[in-house]
Amino acid sequence: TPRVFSGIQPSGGLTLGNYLGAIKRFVDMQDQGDFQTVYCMVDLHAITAKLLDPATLRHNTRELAAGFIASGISPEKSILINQSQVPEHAQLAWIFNCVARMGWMGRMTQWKDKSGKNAEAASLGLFAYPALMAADILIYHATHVPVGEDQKQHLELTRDIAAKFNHDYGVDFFPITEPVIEGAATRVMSLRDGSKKMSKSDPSDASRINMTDDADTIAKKIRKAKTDPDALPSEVDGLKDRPDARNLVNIYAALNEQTVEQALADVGGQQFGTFKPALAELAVAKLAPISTEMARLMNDPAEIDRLLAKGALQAREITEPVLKKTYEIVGMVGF
Ligand code: AQP
Repeated sequence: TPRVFSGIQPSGGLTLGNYLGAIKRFVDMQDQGDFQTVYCMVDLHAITAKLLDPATLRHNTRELAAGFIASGISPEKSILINQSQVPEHAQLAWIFNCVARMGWMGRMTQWKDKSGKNAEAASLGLFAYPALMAADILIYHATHVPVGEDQKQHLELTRDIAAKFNHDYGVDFFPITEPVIEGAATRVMSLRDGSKKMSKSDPSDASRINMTDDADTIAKKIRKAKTDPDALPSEVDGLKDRPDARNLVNIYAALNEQTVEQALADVGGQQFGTFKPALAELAVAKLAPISTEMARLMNDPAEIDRLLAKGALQAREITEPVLKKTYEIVGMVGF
């Protein structure tokens, strides 16, 4: 069976962007049954932008695991892991650090955005981030990777790394991975600025919906979301040049599992005074059961740790032989 891999950083709490752009797709691909699915808390990635307080990192990792499970990822149907517990990810990443070129990494927009004006002060890990991501995927020989739009460039780099490894060693070992970017909300934008991605690390909490927000907070954030004075159009074309309106309609459609066209057939013509309360009600109806279940799971962190330990054992049945074979191809003695 073809394999799916994807991950999320426990660098903060989950946002609606992570849920709609990533986790919801993870659940779809798990439930389709066409793939073996591996989903990961990428804790090694989570310390690349800045080192986190250790207790915060541990909390975030367990809460992210709870978020996965509460959203419908089943530790029975999928392999659910924490990256650091499967050491072959980091071991393969070293090989990929030697395959990837400085120039490739320097062109990554995430590197440029996150290192900002002071690249000299950014960590080496932030620069190498995409090589570790390539290792996360390719250590499973995964062929399909569900992600949000912002990760497309990193997946192209993953393909380049696989192709260069195969070419340089004259093998056909690593697959050329396909990104899976689907749904009405592959790029959820900030509620305060429709030209910026909704992000866990945005300093403004009002810019995002957190998966742990309560019903009142969700309603208030949607009520205050930036919009324009016009009514909603009935055609998708009418959302052109209206990024804030477009974002809210995308969120509505994705939560309702509709296309944007279908959503506009329902809500086209509405003023924001009508649409925003309807969106808030829908968001609360979809998210409240997840946050309730997350809180319940977080009451028993030992159970979460047990599930992750089990996931790591399952994962290493796949990753150990792939690493061994890679070392053998590269010429390391003893493999
Ligand atoms: N706004 C978004 N819309 C759609 N998809 C999104 N994803 C993230 N934000 C959006 C998708 O979620 C997955 C995991 O992302 P991540 O946590 O590994 O890293 P990120 O993209 O850097 O997420 P954030 O929230 O922006 O975190 P910070 O603020 O720490 O950088 C990916 O599939 C991503 O596409």
